[in-house]
Amino acid sequence: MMQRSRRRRLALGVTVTVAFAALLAGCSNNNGQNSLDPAGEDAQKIMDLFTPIFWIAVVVGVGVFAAVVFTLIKYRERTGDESPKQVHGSTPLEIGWTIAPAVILAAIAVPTILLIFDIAERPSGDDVLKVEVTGKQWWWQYEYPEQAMVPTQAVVTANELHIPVDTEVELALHACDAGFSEGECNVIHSFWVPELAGKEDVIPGRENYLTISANRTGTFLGQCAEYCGLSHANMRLRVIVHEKGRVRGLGREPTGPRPAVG
Ligand SMILES: [Cu+2]
Repeated sequence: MMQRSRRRRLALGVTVTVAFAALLAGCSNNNGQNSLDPAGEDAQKIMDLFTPIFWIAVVVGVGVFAAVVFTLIKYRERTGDESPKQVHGSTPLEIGWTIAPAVILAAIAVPTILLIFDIAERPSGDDVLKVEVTGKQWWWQYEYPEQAMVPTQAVVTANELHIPVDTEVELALHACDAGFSEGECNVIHSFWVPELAGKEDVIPGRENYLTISANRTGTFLGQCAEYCGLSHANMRLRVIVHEKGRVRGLGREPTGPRPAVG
């Protein structure tokens, strides 16, 4: 008998330790893709919405668990108890737990919807950098049409998006498989650099827009966030944020005549 309870306690201890280890592993923030460490305007707005919603969820969660634990302890069966009186519902309670969640959800929905419209707005102005992004299997192509030194040849990079600091960058997102011609692309990707902006799907036959910006220089990592085939996990992305003026033609007015071509 003694042995059995010791074994039970040991099993409980192991379970709790493993559960805590798994929980703590989720707190790792060294993968360079931490949406809780925003470095861009829209990422900051998303964080500012997330924080109060997180604390509302914490209050609701703790309240529910506390009520369950309180009820389990206070109303547990004791020897000699008779069966409790059987009841069928309580109108005030039912009205209460219908209205309270509705109010909480409405309070969360209003700022969420406002933010969705806010960050979906396309930026305007001369200093907005425009980049054409094409999601392929399994890499990202970035094209800078306005930075072309030769009018018909845009600057093109693969997997590395170079942008100037403190500048709004509008990404026009397309999807295409390298093996297909334009219009025949058939794989959906999703563009996500958690520290700079929200997530935007990259859909064949559509042009979606995403505004990103960075308030500090450095390298920011991202990942295709929509399963797109066997090498989906390798479809990473990297945004390199430079001081203004360090990238020729990016984030500043051209200072001299373009070099002659030919
Ligand atoms: Cu992909």
